[in-house]
Amino acid sequence: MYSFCSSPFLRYLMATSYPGSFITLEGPEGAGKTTQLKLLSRQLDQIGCKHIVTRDPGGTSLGKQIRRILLNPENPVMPMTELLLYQADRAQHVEELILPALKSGTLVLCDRYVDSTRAYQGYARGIDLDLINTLSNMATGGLTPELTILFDIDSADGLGRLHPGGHDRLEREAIEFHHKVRDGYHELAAQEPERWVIIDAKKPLTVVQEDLRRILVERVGEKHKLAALIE
Ligand code: T5A
Repeated sequence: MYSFCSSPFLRYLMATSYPGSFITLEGPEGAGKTTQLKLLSRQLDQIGCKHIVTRDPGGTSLGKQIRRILLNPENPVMPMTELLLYQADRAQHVEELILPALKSGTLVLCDRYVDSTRAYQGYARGIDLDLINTLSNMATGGLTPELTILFDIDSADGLGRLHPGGHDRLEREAIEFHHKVRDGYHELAAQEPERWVIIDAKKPLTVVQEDLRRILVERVGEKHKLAALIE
């Protein structure tokens, strides 16, 4: 279960081998992922698409407790502790929720996943990316999304949409940290262009929603009968 496949093609084959589909949303703070997923989920309900919206960290009961520890600004969390807590949350999330959903033919939409760890703990915090990949593969058994949508926004603009000064521990990091996160995402997207699609998240809410729906219809529309999403 814990072997890691380094070939993007083989990872894609593995990702598409389930009856369901695994799609992740990524981006800097305040990019609008949560808002867009709520809108999309309502529409998916209306057209009868079997789906779940979940998030990383905090997609399970145990994960919610880990999320509170991770995001509490009062907690002095060391970088390696931070990395391991995100991976602990993810191990539970994949085993308890994501894999069973994929096996039952569900469209799984996940707000953040392994690429957040690469961007935040890797590119921004400076932890070795090979180590992150090894730990991520231990936590997920190598489960890779078949599509990752980057909600791209200038870090200052994204943070500007949130509460001044930021709510949680990560949002309160210096702006340089957040610039590294965004640059990291761009590097990740460039490394695997077949997996990543970039949305300009600065656009108005309705336009971003249209972009999101169009991408889903293009990539998994046939499998999940999503054509009505853009009619
Ligand atoms: N993290 C996470 C790691 O460091 N490592 C990891 O491995 C993982 C998985 C998670 C934190 O943990 C870090 C990343 C994060 O710092 P979170 O609360 O889940 O914490 O963080 P976010 O996913 O960043 O949640 P945010 O709420 O900050 O961002 P969203 O969900 O992208 O943005 P959203 O939808 O809440 O929108 C923010 C505001 O913008 C408005 C919304 O109404 C809202 O007020 N908005 C728009 N305004 C104008 N135009 C648009 N197009 C808009 N879209 C939304």
